[in-house]
Amino acid sequence: MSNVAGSPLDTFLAELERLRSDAATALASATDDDAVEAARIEFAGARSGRLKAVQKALGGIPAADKPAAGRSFNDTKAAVAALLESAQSRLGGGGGAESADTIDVTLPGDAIPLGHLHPITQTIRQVQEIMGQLGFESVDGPEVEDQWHNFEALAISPEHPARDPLDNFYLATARAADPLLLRSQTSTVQIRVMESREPPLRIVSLGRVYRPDTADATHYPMFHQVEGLLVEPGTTMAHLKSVLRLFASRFLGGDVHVRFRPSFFPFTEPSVEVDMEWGGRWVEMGGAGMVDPAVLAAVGYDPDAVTGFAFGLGVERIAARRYGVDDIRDFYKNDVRFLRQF
Ligand code: FA5
Repeated sequence: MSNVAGSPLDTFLAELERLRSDAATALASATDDDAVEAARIEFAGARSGRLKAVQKALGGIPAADKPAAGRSFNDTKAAVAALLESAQSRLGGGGGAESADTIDVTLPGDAIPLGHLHPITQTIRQVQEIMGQLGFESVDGPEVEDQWHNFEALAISPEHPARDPLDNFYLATARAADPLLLRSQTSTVQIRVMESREPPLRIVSLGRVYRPDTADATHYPMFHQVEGLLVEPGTTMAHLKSVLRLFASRFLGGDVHVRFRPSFFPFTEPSVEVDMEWGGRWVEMGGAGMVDPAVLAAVGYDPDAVTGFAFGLGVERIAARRYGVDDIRDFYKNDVRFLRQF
């Protein structure tokens, strides 16, 4: 005898009540964000959620009962939203706008990749530090030079092969009669320092130099040199060798042997090639010698009162020796897999 189906309004209200109770049960037993999300889709899903289905059934409610049905529907919808919200905040987790500002401070942060100094820059700084410990002040000179500092003051006469414009990087400037050029050696800085200061001097200068050399394993058209200059009364070749040996031992580590071979540079007399032996191999590192008295006189010093030594080493060469690099071109390929090793 019971009226199981009841009126459309009764059926509608019964379905709302079931939905509210099912939602309460599902959310009370939800133990993680996934379960809450699954309940949200089942009950409040925009397309096929149960609330949506009940809302569609509103159309079948007689007009007189519609306001009551609508109010109940809205109450149920609000109740389901409240249940979802309290389940989300109980679990303290993600999903929902409320939890977006929850930050887990125990998670590791995102690593920010940091670069590091190029191996040649590292080498330059190490050389400056070691030479600084030996009392040599670090000074800079211009890379664009005039011919006086690059050649003439260094006793490289106009007919000297190194003066041939084809052999050097000249700049097209207004100074057609005396064009500027990219310096081909850091010995220019010796002259600039001696012109502006009085002895005693102990300086070291590191920087880029340019030559029209074909790139190979030991040559590059742009490379770096370290120039050393010491001018003091009583300076001898023995001091030169001691400084180079001390430098090389600190730079390479261990006991490094230094060998001089007779050579020629227009601005030193006598002149030598400097070889260093490390790990059983002799390698040429640069040139050196006693500053020629003619050079001392050209900068206004009295060659009878002071003597000095100078040396110039290739930075890429000493860096390659230290790091075991077989080809100095690798320093300039910008291959980060290579550069990351330093
Ligand atoms: C000179 O440049 C002299 N100014 C050195 C000097 C200074 C002598 C002070 C006396 C007194 P040299 O041309 O040999 O010398 O070059 C010196 C070093 O620079 C070489 O031994 C080598 O280590 C390096 N070097 C020369 N050319 C290149 C190149 N194209 N690429 C890389 N390194 C080079």
